[in-house]
Amino acid sequence: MPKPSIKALQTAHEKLIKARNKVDPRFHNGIYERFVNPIVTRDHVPLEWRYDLNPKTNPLLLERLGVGGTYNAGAIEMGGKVLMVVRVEGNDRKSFFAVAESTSGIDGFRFWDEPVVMPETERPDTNVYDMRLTKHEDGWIYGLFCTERRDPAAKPTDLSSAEAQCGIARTRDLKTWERLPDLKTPSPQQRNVVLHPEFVNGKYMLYTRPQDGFIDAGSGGGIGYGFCDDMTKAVVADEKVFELRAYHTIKEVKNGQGAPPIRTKRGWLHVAHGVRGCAAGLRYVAYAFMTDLEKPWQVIAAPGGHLIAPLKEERVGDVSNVVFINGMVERKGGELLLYYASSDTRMHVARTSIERMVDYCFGTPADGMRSYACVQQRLELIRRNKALKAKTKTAKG
Ligand code: M1P
Repeated sequence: MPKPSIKALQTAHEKLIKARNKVDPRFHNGIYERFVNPIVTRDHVPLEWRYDLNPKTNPLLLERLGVGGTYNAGAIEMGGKVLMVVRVEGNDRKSFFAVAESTSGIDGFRFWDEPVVMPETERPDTNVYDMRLTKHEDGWIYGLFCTERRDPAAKPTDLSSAEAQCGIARTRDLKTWERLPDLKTPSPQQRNVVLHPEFVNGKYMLYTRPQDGFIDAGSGGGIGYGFCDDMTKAVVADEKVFELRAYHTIKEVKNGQGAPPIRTKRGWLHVAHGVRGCAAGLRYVAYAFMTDLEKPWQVIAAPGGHLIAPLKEERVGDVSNVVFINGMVERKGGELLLYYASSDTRMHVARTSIERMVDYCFGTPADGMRSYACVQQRLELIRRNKALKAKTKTAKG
């Protein structure tokens, strides 16, 4: 097998990071633009994190600590840059967090020198993943993530049952992290917990995903919310579901809050993921909705169907047929960047604006829930277009 020089590997790595991204000209829906390249892949991970570069200890230049995927990133804007806290998954299946930085937010993402060292609690995490970053009005940046540990009640022969909870850490700079106690809620399992960016009636508000039983079962009613007084010992005593799962929709099996919502003039803009079952297994898509500015748990606009579904190469990966979203960043002039992962493998960006997303949320009909009703929606659209065409023809004479 030919052995590339370290220099050749470094040149290829640098070329990948510096490659400019282009809008995908083959795609149009008017809601957002897709880009040709994924923005962070396992090949973006620094060589020093994977190879022993010392020819004495690694004469054959083997990868010693491989990486399988870079996905499900939380995102934030800081100092004019977009920073993503990426879920980096080693070949050993354990994930860790690492910050990747870009000026444009659409290309040039480069990992910081070293991954995040996330302190443990007195109950060490087996796996941590899917961080949501919230710049809270209390001045801290919070990272809420899933901490998974083996189910303490599992029989010795059962090596799969896990307990998922919401881990919490806070930081000012994404470099030093203060680990806080895990969130306590009435539910035995939690994933996809997100902190709302503002106080609501003087309290912290959290979006939850109550679940009981096995973490992969479709149990639990949907996205919940609750309040707590203190993030340094966060307890949500009362959890209510406000964004429900529903039969024969994109969120039939489960759903989960995506990034922290963004305040707009007409309401809070949310992104989430919805999951349905099919012969190929679970299918994950991203969707959007809006809630009331005063009562962020009241849905005021719910466009039917998905916002982003996996397309082409995005459909295949470590866990295929998945789009997962947990980062969105508002930039200057109302530009909005949606950070999504495809198939638990790599990161992508979609570019839109607050204006477009609000228009999308309020202007897209809600799910008709029955084929007949959906045909009526489409007929109404077709007939309005026909009338418009006829009117234009008449006006032209
Ligand atoms: O494999 C798809 C996703 O499955 C889980 O998400 P959820 O709890 O919403 O079903 C998580 O493991 C997530 O990381 C993963 O992308």
